[in-house]
Amino acid sequence: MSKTQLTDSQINQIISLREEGKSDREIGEILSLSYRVITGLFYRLNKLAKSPKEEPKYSEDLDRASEDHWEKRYKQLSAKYEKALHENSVVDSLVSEIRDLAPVSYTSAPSIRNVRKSSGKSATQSAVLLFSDTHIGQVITPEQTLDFGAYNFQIFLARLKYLEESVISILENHTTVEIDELVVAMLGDMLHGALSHSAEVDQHTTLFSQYYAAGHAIAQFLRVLASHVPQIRIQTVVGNHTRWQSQHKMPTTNRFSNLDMFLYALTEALTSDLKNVKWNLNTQPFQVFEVQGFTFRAAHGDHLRGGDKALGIPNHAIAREISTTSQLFSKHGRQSPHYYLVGHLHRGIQLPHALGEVIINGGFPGLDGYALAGNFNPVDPMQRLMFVHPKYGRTSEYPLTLKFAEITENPPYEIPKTFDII
Ligand SMILES: [Mn+2]
Repeated sequence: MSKTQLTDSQINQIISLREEGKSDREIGEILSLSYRVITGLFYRLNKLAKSPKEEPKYSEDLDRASEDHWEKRYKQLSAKYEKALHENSVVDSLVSEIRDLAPVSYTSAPSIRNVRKSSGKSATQSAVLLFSDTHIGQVITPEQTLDFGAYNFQIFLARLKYLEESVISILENHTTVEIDELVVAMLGDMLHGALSHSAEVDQHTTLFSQYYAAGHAIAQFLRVLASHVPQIRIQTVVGNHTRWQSQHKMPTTNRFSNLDMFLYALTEALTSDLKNVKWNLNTQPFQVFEVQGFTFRAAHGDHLRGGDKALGIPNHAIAREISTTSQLFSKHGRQSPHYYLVGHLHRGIQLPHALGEVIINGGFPGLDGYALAGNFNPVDPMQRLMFVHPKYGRTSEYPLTLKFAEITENPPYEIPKTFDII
């Protein structure tokens, strides 16, 4: 059987088809050649490609030195080279096109200069303190909270002093802008009241003692703050814990007639000699007021119910509130609230909306039996201070964690001893 002589283009075709994964038989069929020719070609090529381990024989050297061998080898490599060249030229042209589209170069960033002079005349801002859920009169014992919780009147006093010192420290040591007023949003549940979450009454302190001690403590707290700021404006709403014991649910009319309101009136009287403290007691269920031209709406927050309570956030109720409030205000041509201030939930939450934020305050007591039983995530006691700029709205914001407050031997405020409180 004489050997079939393959042309250069046949060899190239055979190699290409093999690279595509075709078998000898398939290649033979495509090129109308016997598969034996294909097998034979690859046998020879493989034999040539393998480097011999033994010293080559003279006859093999002679064979390799023949023009025939080098010609085949050249064709083989040439075909591979052409293929690689084609693939690379496509990549090259794509890369050069991308280069053309990219900017020629970026200049390096200039070194940071003073963005704003700290000494210049900048707009004055207002400070807003969210002050709520002090639950004066509540007693939480480690024995009933897996050793995690503790709260009583002495702890309240220590935390109130800590809050007072934190506010003053921030106003005087951390603030370079002028603060023209401090707005104190008292969001309710200042007293623990007489509500009971248990079947048996767990009230430790009479309502009168709660009211009396709270009035004296908070009045002193405000008096100290008043000596550090040009003006204090107080906006109030009442809590749900402080409703009358006859009220199974929070009333939707006369909501203001509540123990918290009695406390506010007492504290107003105890600070009435201070000309720079202004109270705004009224009968509205929510308070709408302005700070630096922004509209605030303060509520206790017990009306935000329902939802899955994931992370303790009543998302559904908050979304409904923003929707209906915006509709109501815009329908009457009034500015819809930019900032919704809420207490009640005892956890700091900030949620953005189209005009501003929903800002939810923390509480004073920390973990209690109610939070433990309800699987509320155990956040630290906290109250919130923030600043409001006439153009930018809410700027800086400080969640003031109260757990670092230490109980001192002498109470930080003077409370008349006549009516005992734990
Ligand atoms: Mn509440």
